[in-house]
Amino acid sequence: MGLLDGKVAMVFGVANERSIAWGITKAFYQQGAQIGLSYAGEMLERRVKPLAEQVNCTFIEPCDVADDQQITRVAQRTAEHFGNIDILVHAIAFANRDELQGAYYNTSRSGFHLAMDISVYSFTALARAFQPILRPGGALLTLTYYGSDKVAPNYNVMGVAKAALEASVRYLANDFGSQNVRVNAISAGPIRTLAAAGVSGFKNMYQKYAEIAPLRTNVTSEDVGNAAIFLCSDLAAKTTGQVLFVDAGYSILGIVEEVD
Ligand code: NAD
Ligand code: 0WE
Repeated sequence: MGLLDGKVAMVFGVANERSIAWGITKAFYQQGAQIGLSYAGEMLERRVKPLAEQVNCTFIEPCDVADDQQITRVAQRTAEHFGNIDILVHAIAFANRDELQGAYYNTSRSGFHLAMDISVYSFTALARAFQPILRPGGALLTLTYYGSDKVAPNYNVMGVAKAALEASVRYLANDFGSQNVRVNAISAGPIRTLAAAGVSGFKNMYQKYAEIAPLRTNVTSEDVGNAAIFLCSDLAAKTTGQVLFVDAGYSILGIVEEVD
């Protein structure tokens, strides 16, 4: 007996086996959910297809969330394939690499727009496109990071974008409440994914994190998957508009102690 038996979940944002979206997908599958996957574009197809097979997923659709037509199309195709769905996971973010270093004030107008478009607006756009086919009792979920609230070196425009994403979660939760669809976010600690690879200073920050965090460990995509099961299952039936921290306790700290 699984916590997601009989539920259908559409997951956006699998790029490879390290993706947080993949950790969530595996967790959902283990709890009995039927899975649909959407990936950014043709370049990723070769990587995502074999992963889809591992979770008996036969519905995989490309969708560049920068393009309204592709969003409309993936929603139409989902309706044709599944009818209604219960869960939508948004695990997508993008900013220009050169704006994830140095001073925040150097963010360009176009770089600001790009980060907001791909990392924030896309969640709202997907929510609207899938609204007609979301079953009552359903859930929308997105991924955020503590840099939304506190300054994280180099996170820059992504921090501003995540603040807007978290505000979107609250507005969407209010919109969808009358449909009995819940909207939440998970704020994950740093995880070594494609989106974290090559980020300047990530490796050092990642190591320090495990020394400082109350639980003295890093977070994994499996940890995020487990929290996602809770938020998208009936166990969280009365929880909406929230940001749940899966961060080994890091965000409770004010002043960091000398570590032993
Ligand atoms: P990832 O690189 O595996 O996933 C990011 C995904 O965004 C990729 O699948 C990529 O294809 C997709 N994407 C980018 N532009 C897109 C577009 N135009 N259209 C469609 N898809 C697009 O990295 P990840 O770390 O798993 O990131 C997933 C989410 O988790 C992001 O929202 C990220 O901000 C968030 N997050 C990551 C961490 C971390 O440390 N890795 C921590 C907290 C939150
Ligand atoms: O949200 C993220 C990843 C965001 C991200 C990362 C990249 C790197 C490659 C968005 N766009 C891009 N574009 C690229 O070209 N995280 C929470 C992981 C992350 O990214 C950081 C971090 C952490 C943590 C960037 C700078 C500082 C810390």
